[in-house]
Amino acid sequence: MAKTARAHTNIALIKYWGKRDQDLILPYTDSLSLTLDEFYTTTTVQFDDQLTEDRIVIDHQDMPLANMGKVVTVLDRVRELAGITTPAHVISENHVPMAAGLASSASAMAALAGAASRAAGLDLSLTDLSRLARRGSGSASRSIFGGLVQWRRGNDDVTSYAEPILEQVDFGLEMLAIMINQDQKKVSSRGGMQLSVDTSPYFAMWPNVVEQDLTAMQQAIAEQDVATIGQIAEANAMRMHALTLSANPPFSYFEPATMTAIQAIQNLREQGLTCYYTMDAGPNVKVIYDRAHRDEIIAGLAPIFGQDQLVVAQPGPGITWLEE
Ligand code: 2P0
Repeated sequence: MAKTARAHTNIALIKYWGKRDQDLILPYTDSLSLTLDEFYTTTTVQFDDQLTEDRIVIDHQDMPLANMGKVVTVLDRVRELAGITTPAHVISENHVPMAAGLASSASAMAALAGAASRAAGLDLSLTDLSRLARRGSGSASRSIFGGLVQWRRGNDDVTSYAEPILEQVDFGLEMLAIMINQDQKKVSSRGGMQLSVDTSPYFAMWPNVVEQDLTAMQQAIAEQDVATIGQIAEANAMRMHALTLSANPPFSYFEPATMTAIQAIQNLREQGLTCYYTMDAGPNVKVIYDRAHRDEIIAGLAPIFGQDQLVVAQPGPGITWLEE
């Protein structure tokens, strides 16, 4: 039977950058994210005896299987768990406000794990779904849950999964994405993080850095202190990006407009607004701020980037299944 699941993307406040085990996708560190309501993927899966191989359709386009390694990894794991060999028909749609590149593999692999497991007749716990989604993409382990979520790095496949630390985030924490460039990135996050692990002399420090940032972040969350959450997230993101600049060969996800955005946010902060920035494996900047300052922040950024490049996102929910 066909099953449909929806999962939302997430933005890490404490970043995941580096795997100890590339097959199982076991990270060197924990990470912590906010699931967002604005960006999500809806995926339908049906296992179909009539097919001779998997068929994967994303945003109405038939995809060559050779480029679908992450999807096939999750499907194969589901088939292994269910004891079947049947090919799957996967139909996936990314919902984003514009043709934005923000629909990451996080929402995609989480929705796929939810739809494929149910389509195969499995009734997995959310913890097991997080472990399954992780096999497709590390950050997807976090998109099973809503709100603030921590992926525990664990020691093996069984112990590496995410769990919610605060599902209802109602103390004013909000994000705004500044869309700078939606082109395919030159260095994938998978390739980029491995190059950092293999060649950055600073990578040895990264697990300690994350441990300290994580402890401080947990305390800031417990105190519902948006400014401190933003401060720690900003510093942690720049520490992650230092692992790209210090790799060999060095690389960076920054573009000129990325710096323009960072300076604009710093200027708004000097004017007394609570706003900080974070960035992932691409040039787009996400602003972390207190909802009370939203209008002033948008008013400050719109003359530089244009209103249509600014997308507000609230904390969002965990995985859901849609009835046929
Ligand atoms: C994160 N990123 O924590 C970090 C910060 C990007 C920068 O997780 O190789 O697509 O599939 O496990 O999860 C993006 O990497 O990588 C990511 P894989 P993934 O959100």
